[in-house]
Amino acid sequence: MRILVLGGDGYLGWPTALHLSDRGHDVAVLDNFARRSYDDEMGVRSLVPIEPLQRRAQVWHEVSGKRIDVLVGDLCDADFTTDALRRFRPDAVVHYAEQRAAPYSMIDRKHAVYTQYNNVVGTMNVMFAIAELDRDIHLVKLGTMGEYGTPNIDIEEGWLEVEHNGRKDRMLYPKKPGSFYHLSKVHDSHNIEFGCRIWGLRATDLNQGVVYGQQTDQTARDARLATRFDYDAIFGTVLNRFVIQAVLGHPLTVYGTGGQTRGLIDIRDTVECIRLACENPADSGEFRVFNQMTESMSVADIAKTVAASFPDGVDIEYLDNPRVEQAEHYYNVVHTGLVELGLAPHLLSDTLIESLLGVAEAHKDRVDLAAMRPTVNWRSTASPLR
Ligand code: NAD
Ligand code: USQ
Repeated sequence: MRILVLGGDGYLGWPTALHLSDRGHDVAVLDNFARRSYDDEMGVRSLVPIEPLQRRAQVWHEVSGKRIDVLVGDLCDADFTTDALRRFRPDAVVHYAEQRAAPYSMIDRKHAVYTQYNNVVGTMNVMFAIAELDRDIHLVKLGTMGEYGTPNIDIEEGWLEVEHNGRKDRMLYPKKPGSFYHLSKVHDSHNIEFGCRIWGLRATDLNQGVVYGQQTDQTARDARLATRFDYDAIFGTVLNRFVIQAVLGHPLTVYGTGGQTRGLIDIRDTVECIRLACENPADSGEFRVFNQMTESMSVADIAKTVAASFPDGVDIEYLDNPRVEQAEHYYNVVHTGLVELGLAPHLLSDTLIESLLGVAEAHKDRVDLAAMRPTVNWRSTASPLR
């Protein structure tokens, strides 16, 4: 298949492009390097050094003999987006290209508005390009488990059978997201479902949990193929942060009681889920939703699991929660769709932490400890960046 990976310079987009290329697909990546500019804005950098995108593609060609085309531009530029799809003529578009950090979206008005504009407008431009050029192109869109929030009922895969006053309907599952970023994904989901209804688009919305890990079979082949690995309090995600904190001897920063539970997924499963979704497309007019996570764990249990890998012990610090989220709640998620397509999950207990520890140990001299503490407070309309 011809597959265009939007956001192909990012933490997940780059390893996904390699995985798809390795499996024999014709792959192109598109990016505007916004993620690299957030690093400059905040004065942080990936723990693991990363090569420029064009260089990465060149190294992949040297290592595998396969080519990945690189397209540089902004999805918020509608002409560029339409032209990119017209030139590459994809069978599937994998859409990762959004501002993806909840804390970044909660810094202040400017960052909240930027996040929603970038994410919602970029996605609409992709939808219009597909509707104008070829409605058979399968849109594989990254959503997030955080769209649902933490409702006191089971979380289904995107849709809910509702009975009300004796009548029944199948409705989009109700959403209760926890940041302006997570809200942008809800808006995307509604826009895409509408596109499926009015234009007959075929789309898969992948509500992904928190990703952990840094290496895939392909990135491990050459250090210059490495993907980014973030530890700072704005872009670092919880498990990755805890592993790096433990290696540095820094206390693990649990927000609140740590009773909040989240869905998790190994980066190796992320790239495989995308392959499965692309190779088994949604039907024409179908808005298909999968919950892309493999296990649930409370933040306190994630901290204990990481700490257990350190025989000399690791301190766990319970900080006042800078976010507004439920401390204790019900959490039961249906996530069978991708398993039915063939996903064989890696679970956290399957030694991942050991491989992550090696990566963190090798690059710990690059850490700026000042970036570790949370500064963005959900209750404030203007938080400092650092
Ligand atoms: P990332 O920030 O590393 O990658 C996103 C890429 O998109 C970046 O390279 C960025 O430069 C690019 N981009 C952003 N806006 C763009 C635009 N307007 N035009 C062109 N390129 C643009 O993020 P990631 O961690 O790889 O996440 C990828 C996707 O997966 C996001 O949509 C995110 O919401 C979703 N997701 C991530 C996680 C996670 O734990 N990392 C979990 C669930 C869902
Ligand atoms: N947390 C801590 N300590 C930390 C960092 C986080 O206790 O040092 C807690 C947070 O309060 C939250 C949980 O860990 O309860 C997850 O936080 P996170 O920063 O790992 O994840 P989140 O902000 O939800 O965002 C990340 C990605 C985002 C993706 C989302 C998937 O950045 O792109 O959409 O995970 S999900 O959480 O399922 O919505």
